[in-house]
Amino acid sequence: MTTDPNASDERSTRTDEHDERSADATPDDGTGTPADDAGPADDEPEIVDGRTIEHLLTDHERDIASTAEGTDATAAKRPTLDLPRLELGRRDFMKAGAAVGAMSGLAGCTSILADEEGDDSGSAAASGEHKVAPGEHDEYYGFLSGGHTGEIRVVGIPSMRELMRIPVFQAESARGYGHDAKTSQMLEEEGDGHVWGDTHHPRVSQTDNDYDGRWLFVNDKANGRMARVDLEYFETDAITNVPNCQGVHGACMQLPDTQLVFGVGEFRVPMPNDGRDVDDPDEYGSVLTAIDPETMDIEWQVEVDGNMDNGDGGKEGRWFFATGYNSEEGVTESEMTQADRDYVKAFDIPAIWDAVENGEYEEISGVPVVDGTMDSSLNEGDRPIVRYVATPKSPHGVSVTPDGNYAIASGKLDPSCTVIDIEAIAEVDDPQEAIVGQPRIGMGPLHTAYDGRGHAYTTTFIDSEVVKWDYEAAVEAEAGSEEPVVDRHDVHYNPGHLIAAESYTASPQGDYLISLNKLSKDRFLPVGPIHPENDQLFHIGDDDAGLELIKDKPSYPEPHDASVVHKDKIDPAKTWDTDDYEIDYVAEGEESFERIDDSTVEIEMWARRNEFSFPEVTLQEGDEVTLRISNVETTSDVIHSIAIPEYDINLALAPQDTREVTFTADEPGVFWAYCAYFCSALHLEMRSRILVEPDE
Ligand code: CUK
Ligand code: CUA
Repeated sequence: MTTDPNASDERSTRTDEHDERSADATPDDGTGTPADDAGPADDEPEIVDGRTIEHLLTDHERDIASTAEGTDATAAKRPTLDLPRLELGRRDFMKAGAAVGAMSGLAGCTSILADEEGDDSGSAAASGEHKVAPGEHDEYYGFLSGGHTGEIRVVGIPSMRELMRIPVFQAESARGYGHDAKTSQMLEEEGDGHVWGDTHHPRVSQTDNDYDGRWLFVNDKANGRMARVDLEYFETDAITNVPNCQGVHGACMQLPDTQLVFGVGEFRVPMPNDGRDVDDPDEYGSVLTAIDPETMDIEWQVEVDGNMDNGDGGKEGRWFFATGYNSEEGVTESEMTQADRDYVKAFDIPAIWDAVENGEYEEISGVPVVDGTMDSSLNEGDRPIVRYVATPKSPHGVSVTPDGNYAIASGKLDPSCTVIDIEAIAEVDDPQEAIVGQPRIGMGPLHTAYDGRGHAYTTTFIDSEVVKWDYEAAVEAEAGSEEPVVDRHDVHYNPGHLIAAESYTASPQGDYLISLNKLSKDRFLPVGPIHPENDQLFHIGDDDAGLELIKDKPSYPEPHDASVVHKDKIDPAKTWDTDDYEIDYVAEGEESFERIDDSTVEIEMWARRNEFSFPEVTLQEGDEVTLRISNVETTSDVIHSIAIPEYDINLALAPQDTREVTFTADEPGVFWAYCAYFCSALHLEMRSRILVEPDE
């Protein structure tokens, strides 16, 4: 902990510097950006104190991390609020970054700053108003991505109780996912043999811009896939492997009716990535992928310049927005961060469909790829398929306001958010003219959510805050103004996404918000060097009371985004409907053991409390065995499984479910199959003896 007695002097010095710089900033950044955006001069040094700005950024994050102690620590950064309005541009970013770094030296001085904002732990909110008593149900389902666990977590809100996990890109034994024929085949065929994934953006399907409770879609950033989760059974039912890209990062939909699911390509790679152009980065490309939600087939891709990152769909079905970084198309960090501007790309979906239907595409890896790069002929004329809106460098999150009027991109390496007028996109000659607001939010703005009352809530990764602001006020205000900010609250610590209840629909509920914080540091009992993350729940329903912190929830690494859906919009099944799967149910009395030939056996069996239909099964060494098994229970929540450890099998069986698996009985011996779900008083006795007789 360091206390710098000169810190406040430093602050006033820096403030003066900002005043000077704002006055003489040269409005020429070489990207055709309007002068009132006041980018820095071309000759502006890219190195400060011998370091690139990204290194400075890293240092500040570390400073904040190492000095933060207790709940008030990040309040130490609040003096940056007192800085005068900053013009937007790299130079200002660097200076502002330096200010934050210096301020972090104050982090130990909680006595100076702690009173600025009360401790929430004694508030009415924390003392029970938002409690969900034992036996009571939550108001909302929260679907959180699991990051590089490859799964989805289902959390009740406001209790923050974890209700279920849905494996998506990884085999998982408790749910038998990746153990039965159907799910293991899906993982193998659509996974190129990969055994993990990296889920970031879970989005629930919508009809008429509201959740319809049918599906949840989620990306795989690791291996370039999109998955669909059936929200009747809370189970992954389809995965699509996306060619011509490495990672699928942003995942979102064409609205209002989920006509398409979009995967936003991130890492640039040769297309196809088959060994050509390996060391020729100019030939690498990045694609937006459109997927049919019903069939999960890929309809088309659009190649663009630069990397993409996150995405969101307009409410009216025409526009889709993706942020991006690396407009430089570099392959190293320093190459990727040279330019002062990157782009929000606005995809004109009907215009892309026209191009596809007119045959204006190249087929690559079996997919029609439309050229949406800046120089493409499809971007000439009065209906370009992709409009490139230059924003301050490396915008990260983008989300469309509930009224459908604006797409708001969060600056990441710039302290502003950029408000883009969606209607104007189609009308203006220069896409820059569609930028109608650029409020100063704080350091490291990453993602923005909405309450349906005209407020945007943006996370600031470096400042560790959730910042509440009025987006219409931001349209009225000058670029760089802090005036639209109406409230801010510390989070603990370094938030990525945040999500408000039903924020992605046209009518957010406006009561709860979760900040998904990447670091938890000192908030929980220590559990070794890998810390949990911290998902913090806020009540945002009372604009007078401001942001009320209700609870901290430790979170296994690592949720990125979430969708929060009212409980009335999800209708989960209690038991399986046998019409909802393709294989045949095995009723009591229909069990069979059939030897097809010398080395092929088919077993159809059932499970119920406390037995399998066969107390024993005799096989010959080398038999290829196909086993189909139904749980014949009709009572909800009576779950069985059939675990055959020798063959690495554990099929979970919900009531009325049927699963199938094929294995080779390649070792002679006695192997007990057992039920792994504790189902009854005689659960331990629920077993079947598998005798594998040695080959003579
Ligand atoms: S990303 Cu992780 S914090 Cu993949 Cu939406 Cu921004
Ligand atoms: Cu069935 Cu335990």
